[in-house]
Order: sequence, then structure tokens, then C-alpha cells
Amino acid sequence: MLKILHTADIHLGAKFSGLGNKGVSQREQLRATFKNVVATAIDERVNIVLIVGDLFDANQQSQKNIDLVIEQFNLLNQNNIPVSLIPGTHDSLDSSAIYRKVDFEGKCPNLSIFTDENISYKEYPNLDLTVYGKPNLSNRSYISPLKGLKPATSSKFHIAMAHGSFYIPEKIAEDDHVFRLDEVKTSGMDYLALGHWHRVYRCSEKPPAWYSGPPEWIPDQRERGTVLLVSILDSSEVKIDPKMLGLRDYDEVEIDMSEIQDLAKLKARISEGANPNLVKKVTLKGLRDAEFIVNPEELAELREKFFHLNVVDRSHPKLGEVTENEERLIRNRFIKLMKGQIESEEGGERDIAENALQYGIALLDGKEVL
Ligand SMILES: [Mn+2]
Repeated sequence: MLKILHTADIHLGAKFSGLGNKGVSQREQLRATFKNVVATAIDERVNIVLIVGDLFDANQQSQKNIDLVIEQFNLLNQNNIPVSLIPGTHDSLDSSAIYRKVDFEGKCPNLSIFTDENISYKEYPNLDLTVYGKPNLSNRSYISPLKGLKPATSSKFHIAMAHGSFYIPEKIAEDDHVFRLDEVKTSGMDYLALGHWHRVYRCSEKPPAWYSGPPEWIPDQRERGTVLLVSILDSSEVKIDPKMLGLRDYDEVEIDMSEIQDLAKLKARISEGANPNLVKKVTLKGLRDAEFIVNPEELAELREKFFHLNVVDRSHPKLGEVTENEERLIRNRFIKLMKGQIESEEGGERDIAENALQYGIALLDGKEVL
């Protein structure tokens, strides 16, 4: 059996400028969680660690982060655990690459960085394993990170690393290092370790191809950080065990303001599940009582209950009832029609209808709104 720790998108050095004074703390947490990833690899006695791009958030890094990576890789070395790594889109192998400035391989004898422009491979004879991969050479590329991938040795186990986007029609930019399902299916690999998407996601069951997501929360991520413990049995059966290592958790909710009558109730709803390690995004929606105006300052005290709280108000004031004898007025006919439209729609369409109602009334009242 072969046991792997698969991680990616650690983004050491990320700025977290949107987090205000918590940014420094989360930057430090990325370092702490990276150490925890290494400690987990040792505890779990994995045979190899795969780092599938974006270990660093940028090619400019503090000496502190460089030293941390060297220290932690050496810790793995002391435990006879090799590391395979590809440069990603944030730490791409361009002319200013951190992997050109710092001789990580010279300082970490257990480390292999894939730097050939095309797919290359590294054999681990004592593990009966070959690992395949290619670096991202820039932030954007039309070339598939799986281009030319096929088994090249007689090893029992073949594993590929790729940092890019899994092709989903009309959802993926074509220059985002795109690879396709048929490339995965015909790769001849036992497992494909993916990076670039910031969530745990399975692209294919056979062969298994998974995104691990980042181990610690970074902006735009909507779940707690995770690594994948991957076991490949001698029968070639693959078991995937996601292990949540991130300290910060993430939650996102929508609150329908038609159900909320006062500030106390709104505060209580926002505070549900509050804890100091939670990043929470709250969107206020729907039609609220016209007299109930939410002042952001009144919600400010709730921030202390969370690691980070972001409240976005997309609610609209409810208008007075429309009576039949007013119906001849264009304005009221419009309101009635739009209310019917709002009732019959859901989700994004409903938002559009609600906005149309507000814009329409403003225009009928002679206001310039667009
Ligand atoms: Mn990336």
C-alpha cells in the first residue's frame, strides 16, 4: 500500500488585506497550519507529500517564509518522507520565480521540484512509484497541465500532479490551464492530485482525480481548510480521506428580511453559530418593512463574536398596499405587476425583479437612477 498526503494552494505570504487588523493573524495562521500539515504527514506515516502548486502566494517572499519551508521539508526528510512539488499560478516558474532565486532542492535533499517545461517524471524505486508533473510557467496558459501525460516507467504506482482548471463548459476561462475529463480518463494514472481550485472537489472517480483545496482558509474559499490522505492499495483501489486541518471555518447565509421585524431579531439571526474562528458572510435579502432601516454601525458590535463578519444588505423596502381604485394610475399598476413577478421568481431572478421594482418606481417618480 502507498499512502500520500496531497495538499495545494497554501498561499504562504497571502496579504489578507480585506480582513483589516485580522490579516496579520491569518497570515501567521497559514504558517501554523503549514506546520500542522507536515506534522500530520509524519503522524499518519505517509510515504510521500505532494504539493500541487501555489505553496507561495507570490514569488516575492519574506526570508521567514522561505526558512519555514526549508525547515519543514527537512523535518519530513528526518522522517524519510519525500516531497514532490510543482510551481503553480501564484508561484509560477517565470523569470522571477522563487524556485530560481532559492535553491530549495539543494537545502532539502528529499525535495523534487518539477521544472521541465513539458511533463516530466520522478521515480521513487523504494515506493514502486513514479510521480509526473509540469510547472505552471505563468499565471495564464491555454496549454493543458496534463498534455503528454502517460505512464513512462514500469512502476506499480503512477501519480500525476496538475495545477489548473477542470473543464466545465461556459464556466471556465480557456486560458486558465484547462484540462479535460478525457485527458484524465486516458492518463493511465492511479491518482491525479489537483491544485488551483480552493475547495475539495472530485473531478473523476476512475481514475480518481481530486482537488484538495487549501489547508487553511484564504479569501474566496467557502469551506474549512483540508488536506487529502490518499491510500492506494495493492489492488489499485484508492481511498480518499479528507482531513480538515484549517483553524478558521467559513459560513455563508442569506437572511430573508420579510421574516425579521426588529434589530434584536436580526442580530440574533446573524449571531447564530458565532465563534472566534468563524469567517461569516451574511446577505440580507427580500422585502423589509419600509420603516426598518438597518444601520451598519448597529451591527458593528457583532464583529467581535467572529473572526471576520461581512454583512451585505440587498433587501428592499416594502411599499404600501395597493388598492383597486388606484389601479388606473400607471405607478400602481406597475407596482402590482412587479410584485406578482417578484412572487413568481426565485433566487437571482427574484433579485432582478426586486431591483426592477425599485428602479421603475424611481423612474416613474421622475428620479434619475441609472
Ligand atoms: Mn492557482
